[in-house]
Amino acid sequence: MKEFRSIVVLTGAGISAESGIGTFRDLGGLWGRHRVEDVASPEGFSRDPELVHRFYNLRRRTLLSGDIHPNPAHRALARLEGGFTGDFLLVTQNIDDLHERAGSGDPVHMHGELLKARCAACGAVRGISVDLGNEDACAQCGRHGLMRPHVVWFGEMPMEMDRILPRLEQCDLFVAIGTSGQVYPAAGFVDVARRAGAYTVELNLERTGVVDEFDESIQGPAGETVPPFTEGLLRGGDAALSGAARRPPDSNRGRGR
Ligand code: BJW
Repeated sequence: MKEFRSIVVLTGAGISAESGIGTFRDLGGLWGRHRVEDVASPEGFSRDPELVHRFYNLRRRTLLSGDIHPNPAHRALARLEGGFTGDFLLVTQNIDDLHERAGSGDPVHMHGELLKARCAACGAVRGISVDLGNEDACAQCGRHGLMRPHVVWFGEMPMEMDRILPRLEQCDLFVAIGTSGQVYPAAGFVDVARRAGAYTVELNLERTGVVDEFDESIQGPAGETVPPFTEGLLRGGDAALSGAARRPPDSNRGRGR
């Protein structure tokens, strides 16, 4: 039986969908209602900061409304982190704080955090639970009109890549949950992990367009698929996986991906 020593989990919008936070690219998703270039690019922010602030203020209010809670998938990952004796890294593309609320210790928020703001002038970051506006001043440098959501827009460098890449390069299990695999560099993580010899698993509501990149794919709502998957990992290394994972690493390759 294969015992995993180093796990990297990547989560996307789908893990928070059952908590009531909309995804981006599904039917009815955020990008169907907002132009990406208007609300999620540095150019859009320069053109119309009020619009961008409205977009993120609304999402922040929803996150803090009291109606949004972690779901069983978030909690299962926190249990895995607590119970797994090897190396474990949780990377999320999500800007919500549901992993933390579920008990995950130190998830990497590679696309930033909705509950933080950053000064575009001096780079100071502060926590924020209220609306952000054009008139706001930076508590650090005092400049007005340059506070922005602490998130990563298209064309910007994702955060903490120096923490993520070394772990991907030495993991033996990579798991992607609730992400469409369309946005880079996160979409390329599976390839980095595969080249490191890791077994790769996708958990998603449906087979994604990138399913062939993975050794194994598990379909269903994250709240139903993630808990048995992580409990299986905690029970005995590969108890969560299909028979394929129990073959020696080399024979996992070339299975028509
Ligand atoms: C469920 C479910 C349930 C539903 N249970 N599952 C051409 C080629 C390659 C790259 C580029 C290119 N042109 C431009 C680029 C680069 C660009 C990019 O990738 N563009 C592509 C669109 C082509 N990337 C960037 O610009 C990034 N920066 C960058 O590359 O810097 C340079 C660099 C170079 C070298 C190394 C490193 C860096 C920055 C990307 C920033 C993305 N920002 C956003 C907004 C963040 C703030 C905010 O939230 O507003 O991040 S966009 C948005 O997409 C958000 C998400 O994190 C991200 C990913 O979305 P995700 O999570 O996958 O959501 P969906 O909606 O797409 O999918 C949901 C999935 O859940 C679906 O599959 C459902 O089936 C599933 N699901 N319910 C389980 N209940």
